[in-house]
Amino acid sequence: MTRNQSLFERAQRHIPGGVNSPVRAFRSVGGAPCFFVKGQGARFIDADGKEYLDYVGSWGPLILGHAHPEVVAAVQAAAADGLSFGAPIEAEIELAELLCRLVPSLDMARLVSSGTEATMSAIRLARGYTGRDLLIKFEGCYHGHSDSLLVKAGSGLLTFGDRAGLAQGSPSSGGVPADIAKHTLVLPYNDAAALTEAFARQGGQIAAIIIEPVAGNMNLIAPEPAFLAAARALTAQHGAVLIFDEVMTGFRVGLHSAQGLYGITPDLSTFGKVIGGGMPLAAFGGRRDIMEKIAPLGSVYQAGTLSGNPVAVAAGLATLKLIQAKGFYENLTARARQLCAGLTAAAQKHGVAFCAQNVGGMFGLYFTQTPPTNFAEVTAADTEAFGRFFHALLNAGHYFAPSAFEAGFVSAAHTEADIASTIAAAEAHFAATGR
Ligand code: HOZ
Repeated sequence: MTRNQSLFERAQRHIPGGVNSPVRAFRSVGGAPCFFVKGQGARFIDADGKEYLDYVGSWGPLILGHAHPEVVAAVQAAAADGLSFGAPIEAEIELAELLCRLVPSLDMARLVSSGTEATMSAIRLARGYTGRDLLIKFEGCYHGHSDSLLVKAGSGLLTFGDRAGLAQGSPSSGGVPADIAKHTLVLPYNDAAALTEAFARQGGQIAAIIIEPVAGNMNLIAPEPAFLAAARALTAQHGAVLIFDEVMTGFRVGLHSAQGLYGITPDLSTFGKVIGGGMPLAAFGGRRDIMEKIAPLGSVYQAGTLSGNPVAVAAGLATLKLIQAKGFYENLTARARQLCAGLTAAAQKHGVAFCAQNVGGMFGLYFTQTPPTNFAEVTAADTEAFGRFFHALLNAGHYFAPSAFEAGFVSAAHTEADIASTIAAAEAHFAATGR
């Protein structure tokens, strides 16, 4: 038995499923998950001493790669001064100022500890601001695991969720009362007509639209610009709040996030992952008149013992400083594009129905002829072919997300030669299994 396998057996005795977050369990691809012991740059090493090129990057935060020396030094310096105060610190002002400068739709920001908290709080705020209950989300989008968002949700829910519930549009998770789920209206992604119809029918009751501006929890689905524009126009027209969930896309697809890339100004936005540089940190922010409804200024309550934690804020500030370097996003995007083009060409050469696309530093891999544009298309893809691809690449030392329904990530530490080695490993797999 390998050390990974024995750790997994041990983990399952005292941790449900052996993991602290379901997608990590490898259930959708089979086998035992790798337990990691060390990471540096684009690579990390598992408990059996095997090294992998990492295309998960802790599910997005590691835009600089593992253990970037400047981020580690900032964390060490902050930790030496105290791990938590539960009281204000100057560094959290700097982080809020920086977020508001880099993302012009933010007048104010509130720091929290996870993406789930950020989206849950943004929705409560939108409801408090509008005095309405109804929330629109899109099929296959995942906005964390708070109750009202576990309806036709993506990410792990596509592997572990209640499939019957999925079919009926009821909660995708056990333990979510139908009475809560009934306030969430689920519409197809990239369907401006369905959105227009929903507002025509119920416009006066809709508190908010929450959307991943590039969907990254059902593989990667790129938005049609007219769809995002319709979401903006309809919310403005009907007095609803447009929430961009940029937990994944924030500072990942560009320095000004997806809203900068597509030229849309949301009312509220949520961030996580990159802004914490690998530490538990997230944020929500937006228009001043809305943000002023949050306690202690307004009646919408939101709080957290570890919010604005000094060590996490130090990691975030160090990361956000480094990503502002000239050419950072051009380089990151070029690496992701190189990966997608190389994998697609290798598959075509061997007659495999496969394609790939990237938006900035995130990418999607699809065992289909053309990239899917919505949930129905993405769930029709060949997940068994993905599982075979995943294991062949894992074996060869290239670590992709263990699910066909997650986006992948490159970091600034990935070199052209790294990407070329992954393309070569994929080509060997396609050559062995294609046609
Ligand atoms: N939220 C991640 C998937 N989109 C999973 C996080 C994890 O398992 O670590």
